[in-house]
Amino acid sequence: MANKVYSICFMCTVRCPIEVLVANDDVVWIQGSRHVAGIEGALCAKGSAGLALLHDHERPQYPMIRTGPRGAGQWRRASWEEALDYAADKLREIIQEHGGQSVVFGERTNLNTHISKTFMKAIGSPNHFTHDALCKGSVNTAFRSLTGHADPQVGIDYANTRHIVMYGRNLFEALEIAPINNLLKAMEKGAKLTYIDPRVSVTATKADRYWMIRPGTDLALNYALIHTVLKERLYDAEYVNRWVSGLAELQAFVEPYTPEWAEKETGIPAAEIVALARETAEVKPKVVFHYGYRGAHHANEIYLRRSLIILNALMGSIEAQGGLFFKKGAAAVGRGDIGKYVSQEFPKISAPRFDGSGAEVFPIADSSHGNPQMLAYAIMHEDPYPIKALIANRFEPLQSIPDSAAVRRALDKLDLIVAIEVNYSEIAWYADVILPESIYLERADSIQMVSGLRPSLRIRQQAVSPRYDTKPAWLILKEIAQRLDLGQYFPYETIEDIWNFQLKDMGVKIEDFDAKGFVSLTDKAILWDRKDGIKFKTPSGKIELVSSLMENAGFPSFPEYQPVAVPPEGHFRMMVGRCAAHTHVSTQNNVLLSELVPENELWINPGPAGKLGIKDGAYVELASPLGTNGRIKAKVTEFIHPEAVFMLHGFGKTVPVQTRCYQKGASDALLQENVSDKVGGSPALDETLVQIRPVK
Ligand SMILES: Nc1nc2c(c(=O)[nH]1)N[C@H]1C(S)=C(S)[C@@H](COP(=O)(O)OP(=O)(O)OC[C@H]3O[C@@H](n4cnc5c(=O)[nH]c(N)nc54)[C@H](O)[C@@H]3O)O[C@H]1N2
Ligand SMILES: Nc1nc2c(c(=O)[nH]1)N[C@H]1C(S)=C(S)[C@@H](COP(=O)(O)OP(=O)(O)OC[C@H]3O[C@@H](n4cnc5c(=O)[nH]c(N)nc54)[C@H](O)[C@@H]3O)O[C@H]1N2
Ligand code: SF4
Ligand SMILES: [Mo]
Repeated sequence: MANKVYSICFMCTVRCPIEVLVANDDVVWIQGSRHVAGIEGALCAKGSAGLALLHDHERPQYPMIRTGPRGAGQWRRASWEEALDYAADKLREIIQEHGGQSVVFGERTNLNTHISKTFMKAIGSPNHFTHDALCKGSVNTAFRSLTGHADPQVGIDYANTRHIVMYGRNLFEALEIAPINNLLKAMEKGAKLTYIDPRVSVTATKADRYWMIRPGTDLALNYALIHTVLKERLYDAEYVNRWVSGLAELQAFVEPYTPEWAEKETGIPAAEIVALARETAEVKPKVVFHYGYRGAHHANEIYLRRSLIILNALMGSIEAQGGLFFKKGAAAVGRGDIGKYVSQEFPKISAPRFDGSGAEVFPIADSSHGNPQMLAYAIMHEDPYPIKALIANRFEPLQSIPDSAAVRRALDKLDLIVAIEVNYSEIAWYADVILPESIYLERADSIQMVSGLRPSLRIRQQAVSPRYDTKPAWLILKEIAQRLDLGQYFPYETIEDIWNFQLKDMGVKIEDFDAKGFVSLTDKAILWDRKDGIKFKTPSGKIELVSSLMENAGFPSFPEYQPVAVPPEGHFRMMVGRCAAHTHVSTQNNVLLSELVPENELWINPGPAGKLGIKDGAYVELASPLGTNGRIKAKVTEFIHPEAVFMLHGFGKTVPVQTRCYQKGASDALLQENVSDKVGGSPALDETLVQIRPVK
């Protein structure tokens, strides 16, 4: 008889609740939780392929210590004692000689981030960073500049919306299951989807209206939409009068940005722009201008993301049913907060961050996440001080930071690279010691606080015992800390100790998760009162169109629009993105997923392809200002704007023991220049121009 274990998927970061059927200590089936609205049993292809990851012999199976040059693939098997001693001894030496700040720790935000941050505070380093800036850092800053809340505190009420407008938010491929199901249900009831992208993605094929915009010009479109909304008084006047400041300044600013002006810049007919403004206004406030998930496209990203949030503000859709809402946590239902080890008292850290986050380089970026795109610079220039060690936990600096050749060169200078990994990633292969983590089906993690309209708690429980000699990261970090005489900050032995600590002020017990794998903290959706109760966290308590956060840092709220130049003949803007079958850089070697999408292809329009003599299905070579990097199969298609090419992120891998994806496709990170939106904080991942030539 199979046993059912409630857990949380981790084949990507969306964290769908799952039911895992287990027999004889093996997983026989995984499906989405049937108890959670929007999920109702569903799982995506990647979630199903968790089984293949579990049984994969091409993943690290025991701790390993490097014996040859970095990246040469010469290793010896080590016991956990030996590997942890190795990491701890090196860290101790480095900290003694250079101070705690010379250690940096990068991770994709995860359920145990409070423990990783505890580790860094304990060793006296301010340098914990997450993937956030590389993903949606500019969206984060845009939200803070207007509402005082960061983007993780904001959600979208897909189920009740009447019109959603998405700008390259390719939801049906770069997917999240519950939002997709909720949106599809809303569309069955008549909700409209407008989709804007220089490329016909799967989401475009589901839309009621699709615009193939000129790449990089969405901001011009939005200024024209705002112009129309204000000129025709299409906005929600009652909401705007109560909650929005700076309307007169906005009106004066958008005056010259007419739909006719935007038509020339974007390629979208003026009459259609006006029609969209009117159509969305008809269903306000149940309208969403999607602010984007990956907000790392262009160097003026902050202004695009602000313009999207401003459109929502004008429609009165911030804190509205069918619009955007602020996520409510435990406090909103009168409960104590979830316990975090990082809230303990630590010795004071006086060193500044290594990456200029929240300081001189990125004055208003979110320094609780940092700016990883500064890693190579900081190491090479020892600015502001020498960096000697990197701990990479569930983060891949060699594929996820632009100009990855520069990152690799910089990493060479380090005295220690530790990889806590489940795959032979590029960074694991380049590390000095690999500490293999048990995969999500083999381990339990900290409880998840799911803030939202109806806050709840979810749990990742261990489904089966580890297939190999691996451990969970929360234990690995504690065991390194103990060796550094810092064990007092990790007052737990088992996952139950962690759970009990997390739950102690919440009035919830571990047994409460038994029935469904989650604990609902309320069954009523909590929306604040639109007349008087919306808690904006700006100094004025309003949505600040003229942002005090930005203006105080010397950044204008409304700088003049800079036209986007047409790329010179033979050059293309390189756009990158995701597909439904892969997670970023993690799954390309998965037995099942590598069969679905084995390599990436370069989408190119037939017009320019013909001029360059590029044939569909033939291989081409790519060059950016960083050099000639990579070979990729051409996909010649009308479905992309002639100024751009497109490729999937995550390919072009160089680790030979990942036999299924070794050297398949090209790496976007090798071609992308490291250019950032200095205001918002994100690197501009779609800004680089590339040249293409057929491979002889
Ligand atoms: N060039 C380029 N860079 C990008 C992007 C891009 O499109 N192009 N996209 C950006 C975006 S939106 C994001 S969110 C980031 C994502 O950047 P990353 O977080 O670096 O990417 P992921 O693929 O999510 O995971 C990183 C590593 O985690 C490992 N891993 C997976 N599961 C586990 C686990 O359970 N435990 C441990 N210890 N490790 C695990 C994987 O093997 C992988 O090597 O990249 C950003 N950077
Ligand atoms: N299957 C799968 N789903 C995922 C993930 C995953 O790795 N795999 N990752 C998750 C994460 S961390 C993130 S951040 C999200 C990302 O979610 P999205 O941001 O929706 O995903 P991307 O694939 O990066 O899509 C970028 C799209 O922007 C378009 N684009 C490029 N330039 C422009 C432009 O100038 N204007 C407009 N309007 N569009 C442009 C590209 O053609 C592409 O279709 O996906 C999440 N969901
Ligand atoms: S979207 Fe797919 S891979 Fe991501 S958590 Fe959900 S089921 Fe897992
Ligand atoms: Mo992301």
